[in-house]
Amino acid sequence: MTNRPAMVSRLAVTGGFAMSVLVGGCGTLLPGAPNDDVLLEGPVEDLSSQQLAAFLAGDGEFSRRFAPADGLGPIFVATSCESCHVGDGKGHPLFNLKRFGRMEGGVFNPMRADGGPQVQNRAILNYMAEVVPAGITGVAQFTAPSVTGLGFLEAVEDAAILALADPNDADGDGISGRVQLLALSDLIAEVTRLELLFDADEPGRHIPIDGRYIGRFGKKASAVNLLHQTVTAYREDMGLTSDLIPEDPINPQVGNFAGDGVPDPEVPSSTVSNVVFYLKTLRPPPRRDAESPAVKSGEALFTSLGCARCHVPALTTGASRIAALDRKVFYPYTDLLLHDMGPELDDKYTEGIALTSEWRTAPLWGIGLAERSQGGRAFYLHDGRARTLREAIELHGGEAAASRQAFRALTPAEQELLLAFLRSL
Ligand code: HEC
Ligand code: HEC
Ligand SMILES: [Ca+2]
Ligand SMILES: [Ca+2]
Ligand SMILES: [Ca+2]
Repeated sequence: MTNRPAMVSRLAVTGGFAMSVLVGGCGTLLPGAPNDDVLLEGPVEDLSSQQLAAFLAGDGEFSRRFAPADGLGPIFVATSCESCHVGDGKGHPLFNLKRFGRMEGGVFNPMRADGGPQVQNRAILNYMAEVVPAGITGVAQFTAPSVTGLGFLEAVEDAAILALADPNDADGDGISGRVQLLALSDLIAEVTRLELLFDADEPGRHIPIDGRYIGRFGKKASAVNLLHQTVTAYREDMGLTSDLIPEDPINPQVGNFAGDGVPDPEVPSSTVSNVVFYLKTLRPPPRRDAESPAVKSGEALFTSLGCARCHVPALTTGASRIAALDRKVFYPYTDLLLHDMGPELDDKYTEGIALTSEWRTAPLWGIGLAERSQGGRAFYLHDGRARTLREAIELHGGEAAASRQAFRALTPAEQELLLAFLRSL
């Protein structure tokens, strides 16, 4: 955010003094509203000065724009993390990622030989960008989610996620919820090993289940941790190689298997670890108006309509060597599980063991701030197809159909209370 008009925010640093740090503002400041930098910026509390330095270095790298000489491409989607994750908040659908594949006898083929699953729609000079090929049966678009508070989600123990799952709907409430299980790959072996080295002695995470690992990041929960997500983003979204993924993405559609000529890895592991540390310690947005009577009534409706069965309000972290993440209760409004959302949200595209109609429950913290980072108007759901919160609820089918029905049965005044609660998150 360092290349934007800067505002000065004060970060409390352990040791009792305050240090001025330049951070970017995003969006317009409304009179009387809290500054944006207070809402979507800043680290969790109690970082050591060394940790704060890693946070700031990661912040700088998150906003860094790459050029072809830095290793961008040969094919890519955008030139910086922040060009999609604007101000660390939700991105605009103009910059959606596009992924495709083909269903073959009930098995989804991500069509790697045709450049799948992700389309890199831009390329460096003298190199051809990818297009969606012929013969696909499914294509989905993905709007960049906000990246705040993710360290808390990462620090939840596997057992806590498994305890929320009800794959066969044993309790008969119409809501199942399945964990995403990802087959072991060399990359998953490496990102889980490195994360376990980094963290507390007994973090209770990355415990294999029949040789597969719980996915928790991404809209289909296809990344096991923030390191996995970060090196994949560098490579798939920006064409940047790292120690963990040292090969450039290439475009098989035009038979060009050459890289960009820039020596690999293009991003050193020190940069990757700073960006991961930044993501771990970027704090969640604080609530606004949480105590107002309208918001309180809306919160009660959120529970009685069954929204909270998937958008689970409170989770608890396991052990973490980052003090602020160590065994803490936090409020993300997700269960990190996959739910069948019905034909309404079925793009016939999928990842891992998810059905094409299954999506990970979107965390709702920060949802009331969406328009600030999305250019003045909000876009909800995985591809931004819903323009209002009401429309987002109306597109909840499948396991969430009963909840939608209950919302429709509310009086208009009650519906407004529910929406006021969502806007306070
Ligand atoms: C071209 C746009 C784009 C770029 C560039 C990009 N991202 Fe993303 N990011 C997305 C989208 C879209 C998703 C959702 C992907 C999915 O669901 O699989 C995502 C997901 C994530 C997530 C998971 C969030 C969650 O709630 O599960 C993290 C973390 C993340 N990105 C970090 C990064 C980092 C770090 C970089 C730079 C190295 C980066 N992204 C670059 C678009 C982008
Ligand atoms: C069966 C589980 C389930 C229930 C019940 C449920 N949701 Fe959701 N919700 C989801 C999933 C999964 C998504 C992500 C869908 C997508 O991205 O396409 C989501 C997305 C959303 C979004 C959009 C988030 C974003 O980042 O764009 C909102 C708002 C929302 N839900 C509100 C509600 C409300 C309000 C209720 C109760 C009336 C509710 N949900 C009930 C699972 C559920
Ligand atoms: Ca490259
Ligand atoms: Ca591709
Ligand atoms: Ca290269």
